Amino acid sequence: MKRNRFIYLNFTFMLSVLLGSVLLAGCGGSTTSTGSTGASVTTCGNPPKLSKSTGLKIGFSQNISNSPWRLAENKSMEDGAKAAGDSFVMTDAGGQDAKQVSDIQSLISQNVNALIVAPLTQTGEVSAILAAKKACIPVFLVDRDADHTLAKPGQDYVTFVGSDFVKQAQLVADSIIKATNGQAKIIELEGTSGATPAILRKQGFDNEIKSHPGMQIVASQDANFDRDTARQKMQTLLQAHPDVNVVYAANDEEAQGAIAALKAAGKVPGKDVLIGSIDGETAGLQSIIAGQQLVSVTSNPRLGSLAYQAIADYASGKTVPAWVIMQDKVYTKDNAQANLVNGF
Ligand code: GZL
Repeated sequence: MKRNRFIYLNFTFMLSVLLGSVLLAGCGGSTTSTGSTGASVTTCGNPPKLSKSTGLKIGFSQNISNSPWRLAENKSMEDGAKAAGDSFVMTDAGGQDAKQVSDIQSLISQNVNALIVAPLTQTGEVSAILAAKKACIPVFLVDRDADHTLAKPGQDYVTFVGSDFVKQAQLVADSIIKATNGQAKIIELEGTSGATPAILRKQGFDNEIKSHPGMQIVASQDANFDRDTARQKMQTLLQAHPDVNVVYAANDEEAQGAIAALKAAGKVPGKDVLIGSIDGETAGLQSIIAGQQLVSVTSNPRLGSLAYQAIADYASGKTVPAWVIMQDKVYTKDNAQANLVNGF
């Protein structure tokens, strides 16, 4: 009896090992080893190859949909899928890293062929990006990048499709330096902490200002790329710095909040205080036309065509660069009216 029992247990054990390896290999996600950077290396490519090139099921993970910029991005991603003949499923994380991680896991379990991810922050979504790689689903980051010490383009995900955030902020700084002859007291309203555009725009603006001794940043606070947060922060900062004559906002939504706070404090935006920001949204263009805002450097949210071109190139075996750069423009009183048609 004992001998038979042993043979039975042995058989069951072997069957479970076989079943487990088949399941793992089935998704192609079997990890063979850890590469030099510590990133997992899979048998389906690093990054994973696309299993087909047409009729893809695209999963788009959006971090939040609370502004004209976000809504324009969402439409661009959906339109791009339609133009490519792909099916499209989208999730929205409501501004929470943990929710976006579970959203991406859900898209992985729906067996999408490719994932487009707009990560809320540079680190918050890395675990899910690496999980998609393990599941043999190629990831294309749009709009915001990941921390390259944690996940590498061309290895853990295919590419980052987005603007040059450092350059955007440098261009705003240059406009402000010119308009103030290099003499200004500046309030800086930063973007969502931990997000690539917030980190790099601060770097670009602050470094450009540093090279002009007459330009002083008197206060800098995170306003989360949000209009009402910026309005509240600006109200408080104005009490502490009544002599401010420039506001640099990390996006046009924040600039709109700052304009509301300035008006509530009896100041004339564009006259008492110059305002520079980024995005090129319709409200920013209208403020420039009304003489209330000096400049808006675009951060084009219509990333769909570049993203789907990268997917098509990747599927056809072409080399996709680690960064697909969205080219941006500078809106001022000279071209704002003509560019209202490009607003959002
Ligand atoms: C930029 C994008 C930024 C926009 C903001 O790619 O991540 O986030 O500039 C948005 O308007 O909130």
